[in-house]
Order: sequence, then C-alpha cells, then structure tokens
Amino acid sequence: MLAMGERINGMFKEIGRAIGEHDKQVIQDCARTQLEAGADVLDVNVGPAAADEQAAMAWLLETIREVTDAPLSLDSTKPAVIRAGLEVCTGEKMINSTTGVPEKMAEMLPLAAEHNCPIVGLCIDADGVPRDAEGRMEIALSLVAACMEHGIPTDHLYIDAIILPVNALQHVPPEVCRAIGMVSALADPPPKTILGLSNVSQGTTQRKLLNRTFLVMALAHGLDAAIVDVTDHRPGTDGGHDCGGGAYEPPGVL
Ligand code: THG
Repeated sequence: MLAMGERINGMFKEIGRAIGEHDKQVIQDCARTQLEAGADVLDVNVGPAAADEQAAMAWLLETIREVTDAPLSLDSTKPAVIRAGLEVCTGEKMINSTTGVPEKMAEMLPLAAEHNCPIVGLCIDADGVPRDAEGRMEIALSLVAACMEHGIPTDHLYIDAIILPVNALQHVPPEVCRAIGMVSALADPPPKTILGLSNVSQGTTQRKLLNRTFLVMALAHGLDAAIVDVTDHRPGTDGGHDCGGGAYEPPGVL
C-alpha cells in the first residue's frame, strides 16, 4: 500500500497556525516525522482558513522541499491552488483531486496531462456522493473516459470511492469496499484506488480502532493507497512509537 501522510493539513490547529505565521520549523518537523514513520507520499492541504490559498500552497511546498525530495500530493478542490502548487513544486508530485463534474475535470485533467503526474478522481458528481457502489462506478467510468481523452494513462488515475463518517452513515463502508473491488474492471491497465481513511472515524471515540479495522477491510478489497495518520503504529508490534492510542482495550459492552 502507498501510505500518504495526512498531517500537513491546515485543518489541524498547529498546522493552520504555522501556515498563518510562516513557521517553517513546524511544517518541516511534521514532514520529517511522517517520513520517519513510513510515509511514501506527503499530502499537502492548506486547509479552510488560509487567507490566500494559492500563496499558502506555494509556501508550504517550498518549505517542505527544503527538507525532502519525497513525492508530494497537492490537495485542493480549487484548480488555481493546484496550478500555483504545480508551478513551484519540483520533484515527484500528484494532484488531489478532481471530481467527476465535467467543468472540474476540464480544469484539472489538463494540469495532470501537462505535468505528467498522477491525479485522484473523487466519486462525486453534481449530486454529491452516490449511495451505493454502482453509483460510484458510474462516476469512476466518466473519470476514466475523461483521462483517456486527455491522454492521461489510466493507471495515473487514483479512484477515491469516498468514505464518510461511519457513526452517521453505517451503510457506506460496505459500499466503498464493493466499489474498490469493481475498479479493476474499468480499464486496462486498471486505475488505482485510494481513500482518505480518517474520514471514517470522524466524530467517534475509537478513532484508531475504526481506522485500522476499516483499512484492513479496504485492503482486502484491493485498496492501493490511503491518506492516513502514518504515526499510528500499534505499540510493541513494529518498533514504532506509541502516539497516544495505547494498546487496544475492548470497550466494556459485553
Ligand atoms: N480523499 C482525498 N483527499 C482527502 C480526503 C479524502 N484529503 C483530506 C482528507 N480527506 C484526508 N485527510 C484528513 C486529515 C485529517 C482528518 C481526516 C482526514 C481528521 N482530522 C481531525 C478531525 O477532523 O477530527 C482534526 C483534528 C484536529 O483538529 O486536530 O480526522 O477523503 N482524496
């Protein structure tokens, strides 16, 4: 599995503050910590609060590039922010993301083609996230067709079936797993699959347990890549550090 570190995201208070104050140390430490923990790629998202998102994205990428050549995932829904990032980011990179909305694809896919870089395609259209796996596949198929039209190799496309918080939406995880299993039939070579794993546990009390459990389920269905908390090493099993979760204690429900 390709592990993408989720932590350089302005949605986290400390990162949002560092972006606002141009505090390079916090960002560079965060990059190093995730790479030491095993990240293959670092996801980079300026978050909702940045005053000038294009400038913030450019500053973040340049700041990270001072300490690592690792592949970076430019994470924004806005083509102008992705464009600003692509202009300054040397080395390996990918675009996260486009949706299946035609106007969005028309802006994002040429950027992936021009920079010859992989791109994430979200299973979202004008109506939002579909209810079931079949709805997700309809959007995935239009993403595949649009990539072909733009000369983007089908295995440069990472299909994101969109996992949502399981506390409110318990029907979603099995549909997402089913969708992941269907992606390999969409093209030859098949598109890859990716998830923003931590979405599944938002608003819950057993976040790490839910993240780990759902990750294994998705991997069993063929998941190729995940945006994850790469520092979530189970203590005592892999030499990694305990980042606060501790050993799993079953909740006292039985
Ligand atoms: N798919 C793709 N890209 C994505 C997502 C996705 N990028 C963003 C996001 N989803 C993946 N990254 C995160 C990062 C953090 C969290 C969830 C997903 C998270 N944050 C804490 C929370 O919301 O509770 C913030 C806690 C804090 O403020 O400290 O869970 O799905 N392609």
